[in-house]
Amino acid sequence: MDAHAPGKHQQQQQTAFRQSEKLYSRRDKPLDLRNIIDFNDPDTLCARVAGVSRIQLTHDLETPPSLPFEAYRAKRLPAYALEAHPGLMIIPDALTDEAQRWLARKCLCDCARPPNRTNLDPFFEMPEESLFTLAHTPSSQRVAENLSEAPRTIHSRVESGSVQTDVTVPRSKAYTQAETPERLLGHLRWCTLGQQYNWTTKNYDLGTSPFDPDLNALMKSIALAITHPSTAANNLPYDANAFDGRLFCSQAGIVNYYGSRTTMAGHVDKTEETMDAPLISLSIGLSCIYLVGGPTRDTSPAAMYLRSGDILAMCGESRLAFHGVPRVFSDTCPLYLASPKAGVDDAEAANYPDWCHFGSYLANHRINCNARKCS
Ligand SMILES: O=C(O)CCC(=O)C(=O)O
Repeated sequence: MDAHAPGKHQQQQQTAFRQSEKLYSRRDKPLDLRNIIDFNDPDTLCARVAGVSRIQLTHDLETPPSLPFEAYRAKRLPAYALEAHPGLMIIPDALTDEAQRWLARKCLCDCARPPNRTNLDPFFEMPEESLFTLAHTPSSQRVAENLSEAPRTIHSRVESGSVQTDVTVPRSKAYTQAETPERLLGHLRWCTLGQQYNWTTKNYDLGTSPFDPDLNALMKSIALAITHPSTAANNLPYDANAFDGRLFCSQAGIVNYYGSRTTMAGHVDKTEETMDAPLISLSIGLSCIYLVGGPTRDTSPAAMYLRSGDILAMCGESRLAFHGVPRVFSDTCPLYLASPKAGVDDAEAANYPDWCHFGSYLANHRINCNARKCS
């Protein structure tokens, strides 16, 4: 008998959410994809066996005036709700190629730098520039400060390998270890936006960075569009989002960077004082499986694909639902992002001179950018 295999008792004790996480994260067997909701597949959606309902946006997805491109593929895109998970809303493939490129650049170059915090801050003296920018700036073009070191290195404040759950205070200054931006970029997992979240105290008590105004405008335009969608056609017994989007503003957010083997364990985002406003979440790069359950881990979660360009909103009851990402799929990044030539042939080519670097990153990563109203 395999000493590490869970016994029958242990299996029974595993919550429904944990069982799904294990099912979809295992790599020793081919995945059973049959129960995953696929918003690209009309057959799954029409069958209604999965409890998916099409809902109607009653407001347009309007590109914020500050953005010099169309952000949405259309103003009234199909949106979906899950009957068993009231308040969860998905607008698949909503962001234009251009908006996705813009968002990738925003998340990699503008968001992941001070004063926003990253998972690496407790361990490294982080530079002013983002790791992505530094990693892809030819040394001859790096600012004078950086020219003295070749290759540029970033110094660790703690022994590498001693990553603790207490991420707020460096435990020791005894060790220094130099790392290059290129190597550290591979370890970038998240950065926090606006009110800085403290994973140790589970509070927003690490100060506030300005929330990027264009990113806020994009999030707000989504909040406006998803206000009171029409569910009448499906007789859904609830309002999928009763929050008036005019009152939305992004006060905090997280950008998550996933490699193809990164997962995010099930959790609830419940630090915000107000849970009335939707949590708005955008995906770019590789596809993933997203699980959404209920108020405890005992609710069996629904599994769905999230793909590049999808908008997901957790509104109403689902704002307090367990959710997580047990699986990211390699080789699923759309060509308009992954190809080094992406952006070269379209009208906006001039905005993407170095797209090859973004393309190689996105070909192997998923980026999730989410925003919340906290009070
Ligand atoms: O990556 C995702 O889609 C989910 C992210 C998430 O759950 C979080 O940041 O709290």
